[in-house]
This record gives sequence, structure tokens and C-alpha cells, in this order.
Amino acid sequence: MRLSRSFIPTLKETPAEAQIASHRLMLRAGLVRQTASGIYAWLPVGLRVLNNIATIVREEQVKAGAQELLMPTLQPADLWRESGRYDAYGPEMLRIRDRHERDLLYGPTNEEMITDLVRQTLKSYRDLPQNLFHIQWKFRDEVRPRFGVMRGREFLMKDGYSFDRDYDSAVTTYRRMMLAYMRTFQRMGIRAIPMLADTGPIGGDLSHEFIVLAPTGESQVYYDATLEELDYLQSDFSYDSPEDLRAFHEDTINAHYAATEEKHDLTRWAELPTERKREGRGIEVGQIFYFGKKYSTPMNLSVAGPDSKPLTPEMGSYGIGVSRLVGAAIEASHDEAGIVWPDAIAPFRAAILNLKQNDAATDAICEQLHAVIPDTLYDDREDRAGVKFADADLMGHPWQLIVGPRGAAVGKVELKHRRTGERHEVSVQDAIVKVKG
Ligand code: 5CA
Repeated sequence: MRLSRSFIPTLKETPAEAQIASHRLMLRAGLVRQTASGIYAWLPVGLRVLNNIATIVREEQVKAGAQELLMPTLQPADLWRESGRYDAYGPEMLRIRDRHERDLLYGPTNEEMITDLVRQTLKSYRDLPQNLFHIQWKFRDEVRPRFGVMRGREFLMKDGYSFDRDYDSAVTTYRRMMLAYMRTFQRMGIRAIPMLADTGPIGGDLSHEFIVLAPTGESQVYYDATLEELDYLQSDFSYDSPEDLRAFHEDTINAHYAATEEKHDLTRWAELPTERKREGRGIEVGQIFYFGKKYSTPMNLSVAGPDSKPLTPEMGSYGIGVSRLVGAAIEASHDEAGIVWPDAIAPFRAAILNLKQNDAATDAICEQLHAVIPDTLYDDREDRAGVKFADADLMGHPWQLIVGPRGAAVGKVELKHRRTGERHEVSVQDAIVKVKG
């Protein structure tokens, strides 16, 4: 993409309304613009990051055996009357009436709708288990939308829902999703710690939150440092083995202390050696729930069991804050100059900085780099070098390819690594190899 022709409205000034780094940087780097309180338009660069995150989430869900579908944002109120949540949900729910005076709502979550879809279709216990997810916009009329996309009113969520024939199978599914989540966050280059959690308005018996550490996080968290060091992508826990999944959950995750403030256990905390104690603020980027028959019973979801008696499936739900993750990733990875994107979710792999527009050799090398390296942003504006350096640092591309007339004359460019700040003069060919990875 050529910067001179793209819609990337960067700001030099710090926007007054932004209280935290990620919100400031998302506005300054031209990722989003607010259109109403807690509602944002995703501009081209922001959308690239959002899509990168959604793609990783989707791929890891599919690897874990979940199937993607897409449910609507608007839902009939009657479904929520069946579960009893229409009145219970309160003013956070955006209620709408159509021209026929029918009550609708903009979905804050989809337990009711998926239960309705499944009850129309599943007949027998042989149709179980099912694990279905979508990536869809949600609306929650938060009292205090704040911190940009971190606590929005409209936000993008991956929400998944599982249906199993009995408790053991449901717990295995829950564990499979937990492992898929750890792999998902690790692939994004984001360290998230799983913590035992309260279930809140979703309800149920068992729940974990996934927390990214950042000083501006909304909750206080306590955990064992071992949880920072585990590698889930290299581990060979199999999604098909209930025993592997048990070992992952019980011996790997639960064996190490981790809790949010509400669940903090001072006795267990005291037993942890001081050098392994970690505490701080955290951002919740995902939450998973096992809630048994909380929705299947009131909504009359039942299938024929092995003994031909009706069987009520056991359910769980699994959420990831896709749009919140954009903010959380920046909160966890930025410096004075701007964003420092993890490679896997960066909007562009590299920026190409042309330091002397209209110098034939410089232009030629820039064009070549732009043509052969996928996902580069070519800064071809008629601006001073200083402006280009500052914008590239602000936007946080993992690499910068800096091309000036002196180097270009001998086929060399400068390669800067954003995270370490290291700069090296290299040949065009070496730069291509390095950046392509
Ligand atoms: N039905 C369940 C799981 S599918 C559910 O709704 N869970 S949740 O309430 O925990 O939401 C899932 C994730 O969405 C949260 O972990 C959080 O990362 C994200 N999220 C929740 N509220 C907001 C919000 N107001 N703005 C941005 N992201 C949010």
C-alpha cells in the first residue's frame, strides 16, 4: 500500500479524550475513530489488525474442532424471555422495536439464539457433541464506556457454544477450548494468563478468564510466574485425548496459582515462594464458562438418549474479545515513540521509507521492495525524513526499510528492527530475505 494514496489519518497531537496509551496510539496512528460514545469506525490500518486477530482465532478454533457459523446481531426478545434473561439483563441490553411492534434486541451474547438453533436440529445423543462459534459484533450499553475499544459499547467478539451428552464430555470440551485459547494467544505474540473466575451474568459452575498484564488493566491479579513460561504451541497435548486435556488442565494450569482479586486465596498465595509471585493489573481478553443445563433446561433443548429417554445436553460458552485484543496488544507492547506490534498481528510487515522522492535509484529500490515483499506500507510522500521516521515508529511496523540516495547508489538499504531499535546497512537482497522471514 502506498502511503501517499491511503486513508491513514495519523495525528501529531495527543488526543485529549484518551486516558491510556493504547487509546491514544490507536487514534494517533489512524486505526480507529469514535463515531458515538463507545462506538468506533475501524479505519483501514485498524481493520487489518482486527482481521489478523480474527484469522488466528478462527484457525485455532477450527483446529480444536469447532465449526464456524454466523448468527445475526439482532435477536427476538422472545428467546430471552424463555431463558429468563430478558428482564434480568437490565439496562446494558439495547432494546429495539420493529414496525410490527415486535421486541428485538442487539445481542450482547448468543446463548439463547444458539440453543434455539440447535434444538430445531439435534435429534439424538448421536448428534452430540457440537461446538459452534461465530465472530460477530455485540452491543452492551456499558455505563462507562472507556479506554477506546477496550471497553466499548459495540465490540467484536468470538463467541463459541458447546453441547455435550454428559458432564465428563462437557468438561473435556471446556478443557479443549482452554488449550485452544492458550495456543491462540501465544500465536498472536500475546501473553495471557488463565485464571479461575466468577461467572457473572452468563452463569454456571466453572469459569476461567484470560488476562493480559498491563498497568492500566481493570482488575488486580495474582499468579505464579511459571504460567508465563509455558509453551502451548510446542506442547503435544492432543485435542483428541481426554487424558491429555485433563493433564493440561489439572497438572499444568491448575497446578499453578492464578486468581483475580475476587477469587484470591491468601493461604495458597502465602505458600508460593516469593520469587515466583507475580501481581499486577490485568485486562480480560477472554472468558470461558461451563454452565451445564442453565439454558438447555428452560429452553427445552432435549435429544433422545441411548435409553430412548430424553437427554438434556450440557453446555459451555467461550468468548474472546477480538476488538479488545487490539487495544490490549498495544497496552502490552508500546514505547515512547509508538506501537510495537507483535509480528503475527502487525498491519504491515514493514514500512519502506523513501528518503529522497524522485531520486531515480532510491525510487527504483523502493518500488522493488514494495513489489516483492508482501504486506508493506510504502511511504512515498513528499515529506521530510523526520516525519517518515516518526510515523513509522508510531505505527509500529516490525521492520523499517530505509532507503536513501547514498545507499541506493551502491544497492544498499538500512534495515531497522522496531522492537530492538537495531539498524544495519544491508544489500537489497538481504533485506528482502530478512523481512520476508
Ligand atoms: N457468552 C460469553 C462467552 S461466549 C460471554 O459473553 N462472555 S464475556 O462476557 O466474558 O465476553 C467475552 C469477552 O468479550 C470478554 O472476555 C472481553 O474480552 C470481551 N468484552 C466484553 N465486554 C466488552 C466491551 N464492553 N468492550 C470490548 N470487549 C468486551
